[in-house]
Amino acid sequence: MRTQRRRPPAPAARVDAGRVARLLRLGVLLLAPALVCGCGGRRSTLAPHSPQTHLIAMLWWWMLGAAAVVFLGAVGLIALAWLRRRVPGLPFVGEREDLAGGMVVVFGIVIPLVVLIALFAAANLYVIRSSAAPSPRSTRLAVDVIGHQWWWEVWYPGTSAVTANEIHIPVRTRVDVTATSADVIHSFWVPRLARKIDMIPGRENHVLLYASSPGVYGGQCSEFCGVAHAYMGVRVFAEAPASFQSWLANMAKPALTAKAAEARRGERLFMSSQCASCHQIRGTPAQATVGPDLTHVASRTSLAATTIANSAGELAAWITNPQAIKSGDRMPDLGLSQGEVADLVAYLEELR
Ligand code: HEC
Ligand SMILES: [Cu+2]
Repeated sequence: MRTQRRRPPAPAARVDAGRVARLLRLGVLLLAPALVCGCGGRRSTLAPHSPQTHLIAMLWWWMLGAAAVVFLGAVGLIALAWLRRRVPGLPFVGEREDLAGGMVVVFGIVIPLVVLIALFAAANLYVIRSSAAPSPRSTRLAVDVIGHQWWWEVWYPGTSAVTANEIHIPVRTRVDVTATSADVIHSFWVPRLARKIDMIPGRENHVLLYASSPGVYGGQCSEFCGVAHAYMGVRVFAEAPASFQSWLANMAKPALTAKAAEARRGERLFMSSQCASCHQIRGTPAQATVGPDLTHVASRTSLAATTIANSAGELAAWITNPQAIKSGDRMPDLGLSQGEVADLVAYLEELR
């Protein structure tokens, strides 16, 4: 017969208050940026500016609430189990099997079923339906957006306007966005205005874009699409219908001709160098479509899919070495002299 050796009781763990405090501080430190970056600011799903994103945010809060109740319930039951644990020598107070079985049924089957069915119904019957692709007849404006590695091409069907990365729409107007891709799968996402929509090569998807109030709404490609994916931002400008119309009328026009001597040199250089083999400037011999249309590049607020501001200095830095700004990007470093870059910047700055 085996003899069972009694283990000596484990020494009670001493709780080191200082260590706990340090761990807590570390936890807060690690969590704080996630909370601040993920849930606030210009790209937040929780700051909706359209009826459909409002519903999405509400659904999110309801899911958080339901999950919090379930989580706290589970933690409470664990605590209860621990308080009522079997302690040798003491009478066990939890010897009620009928009660235990009932709790398993209620907390393990009934509550999850009710919560999941309610959330499924709210999400599918209500939120997804009301944020779904619009029927073209219910919209007032159509915009075509084409994803590229790593920028957005933007067309306004029925006009000759073409632009990149900055989409203007009239405020309080239902806009039908047709989304597709020129290369890999991207995803068009402007969290405060619309739900996500995948951009798939050879396929056209639709999403309703609507802004309840004027403003600039940030967006981001949300489908990993290669090295510069994180630098594939987009901006939506929702403005009064009159200023939208004048913006669109300007976009539809061909480029202005260069005026200043420096800008004229820049224009000649642009047309005779590799720039013109990748970019289009409407009204000039530059007709290529590898990179963004630059016909009115000076009227944008940002460059390189919102990676940098559109200032003379940033533009010069971009033309000098795009790879230093957006590594892996499809625009090569062309080894231009400082003088050539200055001429090109003078030219592009005139393209309002
Ligand atoms: C091999 C093709 C190629 C060549 C050559 C090229 N570019 Fe580009 N360019 C691109 C691509 C692609 C982008 C988009 C970069 C991004 O945002 O990912 C771009 C972006 C730009 C932008 C920013 C536009 C915007 O709205 O974000 C400017 C300005 C620009 N190029 C100017 C030039 C100039 C000037 C030259 C000649 C010195 C040049 N490019 C040569 C492909 C090219
Ligand atoms: Cu992308």
